[in-house]
Amino acid sequence: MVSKKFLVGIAALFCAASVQAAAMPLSSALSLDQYLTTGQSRNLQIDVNSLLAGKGLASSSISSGVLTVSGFSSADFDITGSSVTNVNYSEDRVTTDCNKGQCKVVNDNFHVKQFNTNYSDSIADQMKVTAGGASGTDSAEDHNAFNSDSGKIEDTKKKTGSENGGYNRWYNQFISHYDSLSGDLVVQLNLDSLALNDLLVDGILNLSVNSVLGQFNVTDVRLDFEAQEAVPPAQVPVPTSLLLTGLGLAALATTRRRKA
Ligand SMILES: [Ca+2]
Ligand SMILES: [Ca+2]
Repeated sequence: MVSKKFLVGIAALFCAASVQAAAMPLSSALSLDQYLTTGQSRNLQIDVNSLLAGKGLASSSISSGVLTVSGFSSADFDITGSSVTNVNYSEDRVTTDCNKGQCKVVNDNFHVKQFNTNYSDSIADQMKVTAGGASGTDSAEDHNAFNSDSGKIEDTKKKTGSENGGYNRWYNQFISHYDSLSGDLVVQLNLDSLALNDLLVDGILNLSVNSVLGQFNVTDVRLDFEAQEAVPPAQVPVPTSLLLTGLGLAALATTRRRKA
């Protein structure tokens, strides 16, 4: 008979490793559309409890986290100037009825009234994010400039009684100049001990987003974090020689006991 002690000893060799922890990366995100202007702030929360429950983990297993808040600043224009300019010019035009190769060139006069308007947003909108005792800011500093041009013919009259004398044309042209500081805003924060503790206690992280300057929409809040997952004892293979030695000793013991 192989003694019970030997079998227990050999079995113990299979389960030699102690319980270990492994970091599991997790991510939770919120999509929103919160509009903020200078001086306004919003308190927001990220709740990771259901995510953790799905993994069989508790909030106390969270070991670190990075918070990312994204926003977008659309241009907010003010009219900063306008002017009206009259521009007159004339253009030769080939008439379409070219009889027997004798094309006629007529001269048209243009009377253009240009309405110029300048639209400007010179504010680099600034978003501030606070979680625990840490905060970070970002500014919308993309410089965007473009013009738009549209027009409308107000009147057209023959200069003389005949079309061959050309036309007078009156034209209103609307020219807008746009210039802005706007664009994406992103603040990333490593959770400090205060923020981490807030999250560990109840699985809910509190944060606030504030407009230091200008207007923007807060669009996304994301929390990337790591939770420590308990790993069951590893199956440690017993070296064959050790196993054989064990079985050999067991056989020897049985033989001796029989002889005794
Ligand atoms: Ca702006
Ligand atoms: Ca909390």
